[in-house]
Amino acid sequence: MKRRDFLNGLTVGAAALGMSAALRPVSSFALDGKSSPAQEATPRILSIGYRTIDVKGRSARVFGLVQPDGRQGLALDAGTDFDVALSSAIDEPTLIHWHGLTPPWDADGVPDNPAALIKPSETRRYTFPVGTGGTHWMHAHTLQEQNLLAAPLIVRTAEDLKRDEQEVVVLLHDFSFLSAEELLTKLKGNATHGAMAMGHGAMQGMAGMQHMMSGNTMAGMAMPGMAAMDINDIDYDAYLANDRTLDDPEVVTVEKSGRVRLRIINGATATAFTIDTGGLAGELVAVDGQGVQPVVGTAFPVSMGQRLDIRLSLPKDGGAFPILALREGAAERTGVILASAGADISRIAVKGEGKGPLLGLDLERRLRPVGPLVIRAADRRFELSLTGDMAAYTWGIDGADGLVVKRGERIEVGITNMSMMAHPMHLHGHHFQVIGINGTPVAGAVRDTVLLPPMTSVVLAFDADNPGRWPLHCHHLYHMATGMMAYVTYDGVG
Ligand SMILES: [Cu+2]
Repeated sequence: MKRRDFLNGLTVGAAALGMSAALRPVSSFALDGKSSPAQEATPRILSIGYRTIDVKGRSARVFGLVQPDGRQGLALDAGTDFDVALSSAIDEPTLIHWHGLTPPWDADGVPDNPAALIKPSETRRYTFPVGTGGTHWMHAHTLQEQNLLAAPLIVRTAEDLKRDEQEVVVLLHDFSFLSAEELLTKLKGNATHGAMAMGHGAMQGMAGMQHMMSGNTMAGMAMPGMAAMDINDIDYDAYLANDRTLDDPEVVTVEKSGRVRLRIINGATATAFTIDTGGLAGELVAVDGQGVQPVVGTAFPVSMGQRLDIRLSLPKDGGAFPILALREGAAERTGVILASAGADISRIAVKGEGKGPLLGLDLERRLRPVGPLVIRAADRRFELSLTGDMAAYTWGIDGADGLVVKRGERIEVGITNMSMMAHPMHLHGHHFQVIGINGTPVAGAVRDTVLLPPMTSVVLAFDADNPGRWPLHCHHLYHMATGMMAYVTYDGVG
């Protein structure tokens, strides 16, 4: 098939499906601005390519999502159009998901749901409203995410731009010299990886459940007849903050007495972190790009897919201030250093003395949104349970059949994690509010990814206002790839 035919085919296909005009295939020609009136506006150019980064003294070829000036990712203004020409310069098909935005379904970026993969050398244009401000990100919804096909997607409000505040974006990642395919093969091959000699299926008995419900964290425990909860599936070669390890961290120059807004993105595929602001008290002001009533602290959990906006005030004498990301349940850490001019910067070991905290729901329970959903009775409620079989390394979502909604409805989804691993659950295309945690109603945060530690439950509420067939999945890449994926389908779609 000739290229033009392919493009026409895609256009016809889109029209036949009743899809929006958000996703317009264009040739590279059209990018010169000499095309149809609909394409008069100049899109931002974003290229998917290869980069070489240095990890622990070895060079590694990874993916990148770069603007023509070499910057990774995008920074956009709230209330404008997301107008991006995405070009692929890699030699394999791919597609990018705009995590945190609420585009029309055909622009969402999950392969064949409904848009096809972008072929090598193809350019595809996306136009839809950016929406409100927030710290978001973009990533391949494929195993390519492991190899750093991920970048920040920052949406700034007019207030953000007016504020006397330095923005510091930190993209966290977990890095392996092995490919994602090799990592997955190892996971599936290691039926009894780690200290465990029994599958998750065997752990789902009532004894384990009651034990968990009694509040015991189970960390590292091995009770007779049941196994301990499992924290990390993969021991990575390195943990990165903006592509770098603590051996050679990014040092961000800050001003004495200055104010900083950290925009932390956990782009790791299978690693949760706790952000440790050290000697500076942080003020958490947004989660997943959605404002929350400020929460002051120095330790803030962030699971895969989640984002944190943390404000800091630097002391008048300045100094060097490491902002660390502590790997959950392990000694490794990564991070960046904020330093005023001339400050002494001491080297920080990649391994800390203690293990990073286990992520729970204590902070989640305290979050109060700046913009909650309108209070309204649910039109539909679904109950899902998250299941896993570590022996076979398969994961699932029970109750996912029949997740059908109608436009205009208020939807509630109760999710219970019946497995012994934590799962950050992400819904595409919508922002939901957390309205229940472990059986207790809360007026919780509005966000797009919520963590379910083992044997916990949450209730999410959202308004069905964006027709499509929307993934609801675990943001642990290997859990998603082995079955922890469901779809919320609008009646009459798909
Ligand atoms: Cu998971």
